[in-house]
Amino acid sequence: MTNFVDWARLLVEGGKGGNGEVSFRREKFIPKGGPDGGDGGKGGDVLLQANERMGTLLDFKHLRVVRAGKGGNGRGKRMTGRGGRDVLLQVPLGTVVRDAKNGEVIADLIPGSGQVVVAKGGRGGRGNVRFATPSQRAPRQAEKGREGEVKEIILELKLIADVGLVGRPNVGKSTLLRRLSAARPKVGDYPFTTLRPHLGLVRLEQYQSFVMADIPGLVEGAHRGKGLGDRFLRHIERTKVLVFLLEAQSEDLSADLDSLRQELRLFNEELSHKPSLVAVNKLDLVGDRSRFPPSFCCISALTGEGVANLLKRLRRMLKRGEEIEVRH
Ligand SMILES: Nc1nc2c(ncn2[C@@H]2O[C@H](COP(=O)(O)OP(=O)(O)OP(=O)(O)O)[C@@H](O)[C@H]2O)c(=O)[nH]1
Ligand SMILES: [Mg+2]
Repeated sequence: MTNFVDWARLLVEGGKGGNGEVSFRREKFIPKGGPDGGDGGKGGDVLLQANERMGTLLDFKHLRVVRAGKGGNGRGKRMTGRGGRDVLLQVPLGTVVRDAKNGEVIADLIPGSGQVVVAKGGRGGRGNVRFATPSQRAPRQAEKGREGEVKEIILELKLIADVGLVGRPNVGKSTLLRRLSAARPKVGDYPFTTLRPHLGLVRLEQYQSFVMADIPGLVEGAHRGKGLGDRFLRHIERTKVLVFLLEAQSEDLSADLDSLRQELRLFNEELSHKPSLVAVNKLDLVGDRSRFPPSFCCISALTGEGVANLLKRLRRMLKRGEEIEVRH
């Protein structure tokens, strides 16, 4: 099958803070030295960082608990305890982190988000030095370290791409991605060849490129779990433009398009409002080309016919998107 994992649940625990120390100075000639117990060290944090070379959450499939290190206890001579060891976990770029308790988003690891603390270590306890007052010069009091934060989190991968390919199984989505990029998703003459999303970098001109996502085929009823279901649709939620890919031999193109749009709407209303264009593939298989509406982009992913035109239109749409972003 596939080793693509885009969902994981994990318990993260910040380290406990070290205890504060109760200690008194002991020097020759000073029989009764003052307090000198140091503070406990801070417990370690659990942090996450996006790694663009990772494409799946597979590493987290069997990982249940991640614990950061305990802080060291304070010691005499005002020595502060060691800080607990941090644990830095690498996750794929585009991972959304939620609190399992309430579903709240803790972090979204997009480019530039750096390291994010998901479970803070506990503070170290104060040593007895800190409790000395003019009236209490020899305090026998110190604090215990605080517990670290404990949280159950959900990691959900939402790939980052500019353009998403949407279509029924076997219409040629993967063939198109292979033609346009160096990505190598499997192509086969049967439905559900693609079992996981694939990303490809599409080069336009020098210094211009965009990322295209190919996802498994969508069938009517996908929102009810039919076929591979609609769970892969979340990987095109972040895209700027969608390409609805249809098949030229189809009897009813507009019904095909409606059913794709309907599945998108049922998954996420917002997705159905995204800028999109319609491409009709396998043009090489039909004789009469006059029946296709002029707004549809007619292509053959196999022979390459019409593909340059599709790219031109995509480029224009992506540029327009940028202008809108600047204006906001
Ligand atoms: N004649 C012709 N065949 C094509 C064209 N594009 C794709 N095919 C064929 O159609 C079949 C399906 O292609 P895929 O690229 O695997 O289709 P897909 O949409 O990715 O399918 P799923 O991954 O199952 O959703 C393969 O046999 C391809 O060779 C085309 O433009 N013309
Ligand atoms: Mg495919």
